[in-house]
Amino acid sequence: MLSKFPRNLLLLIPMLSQFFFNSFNAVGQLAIQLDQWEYKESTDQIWKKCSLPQSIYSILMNEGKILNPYWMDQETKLTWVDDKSWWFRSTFEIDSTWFSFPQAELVLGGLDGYADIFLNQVKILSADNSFREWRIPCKDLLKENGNLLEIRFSSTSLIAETKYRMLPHLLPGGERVMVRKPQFSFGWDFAPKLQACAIRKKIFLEFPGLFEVSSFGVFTKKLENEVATLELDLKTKSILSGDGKIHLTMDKDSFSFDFNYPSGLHQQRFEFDIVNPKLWWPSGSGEPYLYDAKISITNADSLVQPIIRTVKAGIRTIELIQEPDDYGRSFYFKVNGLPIFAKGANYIPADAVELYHPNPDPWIKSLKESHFNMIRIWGGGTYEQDAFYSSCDRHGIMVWQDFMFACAMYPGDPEFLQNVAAETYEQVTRLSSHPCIALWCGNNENNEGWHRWGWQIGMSKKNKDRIWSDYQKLFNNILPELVKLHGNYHSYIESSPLYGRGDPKFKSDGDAHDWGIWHDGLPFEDFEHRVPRFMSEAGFQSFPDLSTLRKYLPEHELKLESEFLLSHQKHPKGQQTIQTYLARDYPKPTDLESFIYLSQLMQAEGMGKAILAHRKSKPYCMGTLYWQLNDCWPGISWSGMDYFGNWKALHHKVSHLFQPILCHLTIEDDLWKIGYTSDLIYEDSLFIQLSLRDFNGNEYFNWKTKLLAGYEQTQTVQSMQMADFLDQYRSIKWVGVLEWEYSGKKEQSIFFPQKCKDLELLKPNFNLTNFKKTSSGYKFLIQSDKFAKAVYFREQNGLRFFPNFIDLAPGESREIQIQTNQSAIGSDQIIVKSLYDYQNQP
Ligand code: BMA
Repeated sequence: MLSKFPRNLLLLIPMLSQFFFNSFNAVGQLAIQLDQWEYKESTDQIWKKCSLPQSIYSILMNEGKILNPYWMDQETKLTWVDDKSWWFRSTFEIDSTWFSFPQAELVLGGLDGYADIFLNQVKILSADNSFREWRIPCKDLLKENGNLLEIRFSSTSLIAETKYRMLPHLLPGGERVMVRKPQFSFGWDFAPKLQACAIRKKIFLEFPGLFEVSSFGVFTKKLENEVATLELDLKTKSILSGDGKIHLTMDKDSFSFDFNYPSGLHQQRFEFDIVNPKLWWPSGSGEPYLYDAKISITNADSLVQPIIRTVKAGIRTIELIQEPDDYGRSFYFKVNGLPIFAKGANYIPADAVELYHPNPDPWIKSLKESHFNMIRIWGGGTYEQDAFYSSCDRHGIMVWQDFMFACAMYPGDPEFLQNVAAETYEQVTRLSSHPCIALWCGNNENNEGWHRWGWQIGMSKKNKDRIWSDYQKLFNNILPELVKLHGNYHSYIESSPLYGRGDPKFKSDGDAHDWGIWHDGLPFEDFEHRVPRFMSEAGFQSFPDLSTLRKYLPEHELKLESEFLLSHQKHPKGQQTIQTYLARDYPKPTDLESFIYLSQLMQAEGMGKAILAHRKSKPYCMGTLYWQLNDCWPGISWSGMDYFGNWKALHHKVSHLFQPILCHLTIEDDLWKIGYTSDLIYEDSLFIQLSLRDFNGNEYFNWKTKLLAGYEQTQTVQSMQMADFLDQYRSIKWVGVLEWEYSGKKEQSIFFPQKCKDLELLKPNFNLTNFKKTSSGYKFLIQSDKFAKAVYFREQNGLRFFPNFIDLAPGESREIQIQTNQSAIGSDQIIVKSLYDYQNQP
């Protein structure tokens, strides 16, 4: 059937590829990358050179036209950037040989904004969705010389406003819901408002043959009795119908399939088995094994050379188990048949201007080292770039992927739904070959908002019914249907959380966002009796490191009263909330530096209570994802790492609390219970010791034991009546030290009996010794002569310390790693502080 195809032209392909520097796209199709670009404001006469991909803010900043949007309160002075229309153009030539190809397509992805696209003066597209990619057939419009591609963006706010005005009714969330752009760019309680346009991906001209593979993945249908039933999912695009042969290899196993395809787009799945497969496991539960999967498609009639594509494929099943049980409704992930406790955090875009993390791999590896096994990509941001998911595959980090809808109700007209369906098809197809994808979630808090945030007040019944029915169409019909058709047997939930904190069921049914602490002002201790089945969000704010603020504020503004500093706090009651909580339990900060230290310590200790309570309650509770992992600018927020990736005290605490075996002491009046929670998938020998000492280190009580810790469980090891002991030593202010050892690792948690503001700490003297060079910097030992709380090594001159914010027992030696490029480090360069210093400030 394909014999009409000009074979001699295909023979040219390998030859052509030698002549064109950019001749292949990411999947190996022949392509030319367009990389000569100019830009201008629409009414300007002069075009200026720019490089892409990047956002208009970065371009203007590089040109010296604007200051960095994060500097002082620059963001507020940059609304004009979005009020204007920005035009981009590229002129390019095409060698005549390309015209022998049957087709040419312009591939436009990452157009963040609303733009009209013209090729040689002909309008070929109105792009209206930042999350989509367009392929526009354009062979007839191309010429050898002087091709002109123009991308003309309109003002996002103007588009949003105009579209919103045309709605028959108002929608909660306001104008931003009308535009398919990362929703947080319209301003969020952790983010600046920077919504102007960007081109986020390279733009290509592609030259497909008569037959192309548009995507392929290897999906896991089931795992049973050491046999994996897998499916090769193949999407093809062909001008004519035909048949061919697929040869698939998975490492050393190989499989063949005959297939036929109609003209146009086509999806087919081919089932095959692998006996005794090597499985992909989340970090902490096993190796995230990845097969090298390779397909080679041959067709005697049409293909002179086989089409070869490769992916890394993981064999695993991940199911979300939501079943009624004695308490309510479960919410846990079963991976390869094994229930897994999810440990991680919520991810937001890495940058408010450029969105994506510039170098995700080492960063995701560091999450694995913090004992993470899951992140949630939150629905108010963006779908991440491919490299991000590949790193998650490699490091065993499961991804809970929200669709990009957050805290609002969205339109339901056919045009909007069609646009969203196309976006969903593309994203589900793109991401399904990544074994890390664990769950698709329709939206962030839309259901919760609709039912409990007063959005319905004042609405007519007709409008309410209409908005709710539009919600149903999108989140209970279109999205799950597409996940079912194109996903890798993924679970789907309509919204997160299942119940908000206003409904008592939030503790017993499904996943929870518990904002009782922070938004409602409840004390941190309440986390201990507000344990849900799965905590998908809970958080508390703190200030970022001083070195981070210093990059965006002049020295004289580095003070607490600075309005410029506070313009980096986006939550309307944020500063007041931090202060109210600090006043309850912590010494009064006297300056910015002490505020940073104390706010970080409070965030770490408060959230530490939550995480400990969640892990102790396994298997009732089966996951905890703190809000929020990272920052998109140098702001004051709930993040565990600041904009530059500096770990706050919280993330140090979390990586301690997430370790595979966590021992705990629960005090119920005079009854003390010592226990452990293990996430290991095997039994391990465990040594536990509890000692009670005074602030100088004199020991009054000691209990220890050795045991075999059961896998995947929480156990109380010892219950002790302590009334007599406490009575006998009533005059002593004791400190509890819980130590444990397993798999060659020594861990400890130190318990101070009073609130930080009341602790009568003694002045610690530190001794820093044994400086040694390591592959990533240095390491040294620290000792203290007294109990020292929250010992902090100040991050300065690029030095980063792991761990930091540690508690030290007298006489104990702790090894600290320094990450740095500096060639020589001495103890004189290290500034050490502890809570004692902040209690005794002038
Ligand atoms: C959560 C998130 C965000 C918000 C955060 C803090 O519910 O989903 O919308 O930034 O609360 O308020």
